[in-house]
Amino acid sequence: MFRRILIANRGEIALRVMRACKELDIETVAVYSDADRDQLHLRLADETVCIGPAPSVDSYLNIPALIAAAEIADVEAVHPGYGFLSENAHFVEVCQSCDITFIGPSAETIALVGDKVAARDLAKRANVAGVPGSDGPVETEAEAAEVARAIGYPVLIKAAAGGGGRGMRVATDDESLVTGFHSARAEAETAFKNPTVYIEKYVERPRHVEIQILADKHGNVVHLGERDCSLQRRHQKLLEESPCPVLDEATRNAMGEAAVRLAREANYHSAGTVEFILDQEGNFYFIEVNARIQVEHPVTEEVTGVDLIQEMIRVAAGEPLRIRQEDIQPSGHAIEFRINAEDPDHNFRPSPGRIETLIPPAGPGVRWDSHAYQGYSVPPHYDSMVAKLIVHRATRQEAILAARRALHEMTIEGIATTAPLFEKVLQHSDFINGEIDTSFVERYFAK
Ligand code: MV4
Repeated sequence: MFRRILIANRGEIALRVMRACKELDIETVAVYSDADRDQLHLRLADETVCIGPAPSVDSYLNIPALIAAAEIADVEAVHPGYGFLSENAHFVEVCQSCDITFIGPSAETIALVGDKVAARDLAKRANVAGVPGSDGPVETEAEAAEVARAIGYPVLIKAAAGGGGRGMRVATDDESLVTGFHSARAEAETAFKNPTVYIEKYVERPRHVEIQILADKHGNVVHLGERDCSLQRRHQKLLEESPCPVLDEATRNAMGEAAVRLAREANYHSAGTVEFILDQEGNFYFIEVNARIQVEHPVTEEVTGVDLIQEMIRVAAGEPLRIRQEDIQPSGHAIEFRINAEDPDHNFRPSPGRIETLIPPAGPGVRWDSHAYQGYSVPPHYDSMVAKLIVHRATRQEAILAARRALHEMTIEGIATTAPLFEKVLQHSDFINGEIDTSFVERYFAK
């Protein structure tokens, strides 16, 4: 096992990784930008290193600064958390060349699944259904028209280097196909320096269901069930739950097995997520792989009892997986709420600033993953998440009651947060009945 790890992140995930390291008796090195001198996890670290000024490009994305910190602090491994350098194949290669273990998948796997056209092909080889669409990239207007004719409108034009919803265009006829094709390419070129696009049948009002996987470096792969992440706004997830309220056992098993086949085909090791969309008829289609630990991992931890961060660290150190598929027996229902410093009454505008009062919720079935404390100032430079509230109860109905109770107990003063939105969501009959899709928030709570 590692003696010492550098945590290349900030906020709640840096604290979460720190907690896993402490329980594994691993020393920690925390890094911080000039804007983050008051981060909670710094107080718990064995060593702290400033890696640069506030802007992410100068600090948390600054590979030379991170590598210098890792060398000076003499760590054996780096945990990237999520975001920042977590899916940067080049960073993984640099770590490798410096003899530092990157706690995540290999550079090759990250590069492979980061190319969505290659990932579609990978799914096909693994006998996992993708959304009907183009065979590889679409290079010309004529080729786009040919694919659209074959699958029928509406279609979705997607960037090969995209993900998370950037560079996508819906086309409903030949005319919008031509304009969409060119604008998607232009946006992809600007955003990713890669204009390559591909086309899929557009699945209307899908649910977003993803499978958590865990794989070691010896060929063992397990899945830990699904998370339903349909409740989102503009591709930002707001609430995630497990199990998915509408999935039957046969579909759940088929999805889990598909994710494992795909992970094997990708030579995947570490924790990862295989994303699917579920159409109104209950058919599921692969859309992408997230080659990192995700924000919503605690939902899976609560229902499976597996500490995903600890397992990630163990498999990175070369240990074989300690759990087999039959050991994973999910129990109860978990829901996560992302408490962001955003004002839901004013189009979710950012609300950084000082937290004057903070009373976190607690009690039975309540987990609070947060780096926030009373007097902490949310800096304007990074993402706006200040806490994750996770409830875990025997049934979905009881989890909803616990969540209402916990949100009622919680007090955050000084900044606006997404908490009032969740109080409304938890009273909405569609949510209570589990009838949500990716347009729920825009439909009912657009301001
Ligand atoms: C889709 C889709 C409908 N049809 N693909 C959005 C981000 C990226 N991960 C894939 N996304 C979608 N792909 C086809 N063929 C709808 C979405 C989508 C979506 C997916 C997951 C979660 C939220 C979403 C919100 C809008 C659209």
